Amino acid sequence: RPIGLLDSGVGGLTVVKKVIQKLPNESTVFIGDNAHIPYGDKTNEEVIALTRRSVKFLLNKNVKLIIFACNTATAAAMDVIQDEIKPQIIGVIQSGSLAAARTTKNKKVAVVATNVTVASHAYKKEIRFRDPNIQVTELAAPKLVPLVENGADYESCLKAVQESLLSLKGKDFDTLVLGCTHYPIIRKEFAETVNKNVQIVDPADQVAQYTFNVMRRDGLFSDDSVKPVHAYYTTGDEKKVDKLGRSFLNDPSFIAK
Ligand code: DGN
Repeated sequence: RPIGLLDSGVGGLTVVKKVIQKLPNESTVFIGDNAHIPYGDKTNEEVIALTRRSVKFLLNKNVKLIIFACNTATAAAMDVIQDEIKPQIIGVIQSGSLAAARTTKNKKVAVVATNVTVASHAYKKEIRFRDPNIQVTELAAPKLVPLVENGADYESCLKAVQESLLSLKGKDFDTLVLGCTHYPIIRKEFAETVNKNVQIVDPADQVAQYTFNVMRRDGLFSDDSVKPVHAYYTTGDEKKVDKLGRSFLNDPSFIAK
């Protein structure tokens, strides 16, 4: 049985990539709800309803666990939907917070994310739950997701990242969490914008490790004699997603259904 992953768009592919690297014997099914992106500017109720549809789709694919490869869905819908289904849901915020708390030395962390994620203060709560002495600055950067979804060039993305992070200028955080799964795709633009001493945290690394741990605990590993299969679905324009998927995953055979 495959691992299911969902996102509002192509950002979740950054998580798929890390999960496949960490768990090379596992099959995956990914659903990107590109028809309804961005989730980050919707109400919590809307995000819950849309996420529930993707979860239903994945359950029909007989997945053994589900990764919300979307911070917005994790913040708004994970607890509600976990109460409704049996397979374990793994979100990205808990893992991202753990990684941030472990990374910061000066106990000052900045988190960039969507409006919904920032309004939930899920990162602040999770990071401070791990260490109440950490100061957390949360910042919404809603302009970036559409650029990534449209495959915008480096210069445009860099300019948008610089503008989005203006209010962080002069703040001496040493750790920046990319709290939206689209942002690791433009990680270089973030690295170019923040001070050189700032560590950039992509929650996906810790998500892959946590997924590995859960599967070991629950005896969910697949038999390594079976060749893994990776399926990608989108509710949006397949051709557009194909192009993005091929470049993000560096896989010329990537095809979205
Ligand atoms: N990739 C989603 C996230 O991690 O929050 C957000 C994309 C969006 O819907 N704005």
